[in-house]
Amino acid sequence: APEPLAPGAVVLRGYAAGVAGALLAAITEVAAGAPFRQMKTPGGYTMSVAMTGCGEVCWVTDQTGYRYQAGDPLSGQPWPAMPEPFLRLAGEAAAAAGYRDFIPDACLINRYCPGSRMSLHQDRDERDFDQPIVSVSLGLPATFQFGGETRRVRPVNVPLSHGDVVVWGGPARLRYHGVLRLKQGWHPLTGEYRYNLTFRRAL
Ligand code: MD3
Ligand code: FE
Repeated sequence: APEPLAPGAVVLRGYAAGVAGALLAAITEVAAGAPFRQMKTPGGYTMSVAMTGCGEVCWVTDQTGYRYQAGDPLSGQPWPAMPEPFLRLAGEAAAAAGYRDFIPDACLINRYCPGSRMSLHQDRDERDFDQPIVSVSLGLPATFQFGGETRRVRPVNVPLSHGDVVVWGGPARLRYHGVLRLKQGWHPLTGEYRYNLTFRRAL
């Protein structure tokens, strides 16, 4: 049952658990064409999270800034196409949360190892903030931080486990968020990793 987390944010606990094997196989396929890499931020830091992606465009960062890019900067080639199981899950989850006809053109795949974290930020590199973001957690559990529309608002901790899907839209779309340092552990499907898929309409 959809569980409201905040206005505009809906958690679907375990929603993707049944298709996790298919999603992980698709991640392996995407990563064969566009390997995971730790990108650099404009501030000069190397992200602890390794990333790749698929779709028409993917979010990238380097010394010059954040943007959506049509080709993989490592290869100069287009990103791998969005696998069918990705498209289907994202559309179905968005619909279950009340967003009809969500067709993502970008999927960022985040890979966390023990010690990886993502500091508090907003997702605002997309063109249309009326489009929701669908996120899927796979593998090791993590603690997600959900803040407010400014950095002043103290974030609340939300545990996210294997198969959990969250749809972020409406008034939740521009809220600050992050992920606490991943604890070490072992998951039967992903080993020492946590994967997070974020589906977006970027263009
Ligand atoms: C809340 N990823 O890639 S997903 C990101 O678990 C990102 O890897 C995290 O934040 C991760 O940008 C969190 C959950 C998420 C994604 C987008 C949001 C939460 C959001 C946009 C607005 C509000
Ligand atoms: Fe984000």
